[in-house]
Amino acid sequence: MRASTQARRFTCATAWPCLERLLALLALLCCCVGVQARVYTIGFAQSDTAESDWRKANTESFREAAKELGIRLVFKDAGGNTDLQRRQVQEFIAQKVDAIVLSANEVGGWDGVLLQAKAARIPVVLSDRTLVLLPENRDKRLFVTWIGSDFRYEGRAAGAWLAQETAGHCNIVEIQGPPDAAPSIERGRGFREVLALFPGMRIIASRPGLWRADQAREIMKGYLKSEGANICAVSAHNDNMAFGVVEAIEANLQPRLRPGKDILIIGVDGVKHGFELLVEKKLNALVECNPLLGKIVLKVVTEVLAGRSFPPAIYMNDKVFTVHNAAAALPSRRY
Ligand code: GYE
Repeated sequence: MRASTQARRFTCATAWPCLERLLALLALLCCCVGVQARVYTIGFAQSDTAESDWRKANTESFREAAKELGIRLVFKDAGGNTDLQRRQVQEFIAQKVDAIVLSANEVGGWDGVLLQAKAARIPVVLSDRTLVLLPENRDKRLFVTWIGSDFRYEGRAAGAWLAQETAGHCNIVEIQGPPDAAPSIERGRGFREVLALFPGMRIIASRPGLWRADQAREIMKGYLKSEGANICAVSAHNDNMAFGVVEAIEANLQPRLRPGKDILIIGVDGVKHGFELLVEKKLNALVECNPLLGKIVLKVVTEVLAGRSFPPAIYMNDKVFTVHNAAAALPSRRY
């Protein structure tokens, strides 16, 4: 997925201004000659809107952008079921939509469906979630481009923050996302790449919490019983699971421990409630992962349909927030 050289890393900062101008010019031209701009029908295959605050904001950003851009968005939600999601994409192909946006629930098993879309000449743009294609299909451009955050960077950023905060000595509990989802795979990988540099930092327990607070809370209750005060920090693969960890620690009677003080907690996403818990010092750090992809993805899709080409990856710019900069940022958080 990654572009061959850093220099070719294509970011929204470079794309945006020229896209804006080009579209404004096109719209103006159409108005002058009285031609109705073509209304595109775009199929959006979402993984599971109910899985997290992040996903809810992501789905909403597509609905809003489609309205703003005059796009007919055909929205299908797989509810976390990848087989269903593949069938939903096949329905888009049968429907002859103009283009497909895919936020894949899991990384694998997409070759067949994407080959069908290519045969039907329907361009596919990946939103947020990367895929792993079979080696023989990797050079076939089965998707036009992927737009999202660098999950491996997010894992590394979480590891680097924790290494600095603990001077490289920490027993860590990891609450992962679903094992076959791109963010879990890459965040876990990036996190371990940094830990490998610090012999004093080790993961003493790790389990998937499927993005949800309630599951993470139950998992953390178990680890508090088995590991208790031996736990130095928790790395949660998203904010909602970090919220469940806070609840479990606050509810734990023996030993009494304070979230954010006795046990450090790091999340990924940067949703509003995460900032509120940073301000309360119940969370210690959040690696941002911007869910507001609707507008850039749909604009890129309309440009693709207008014949423009794009590099294989377009990265969002994300930051790390801590108890030191959360209060200042909270008022401007849009999700
Ligand atoms: O971190 C999690 C969501 O794919 C980046 O999926 C997204 C992840 C996000 O449900 O909260």
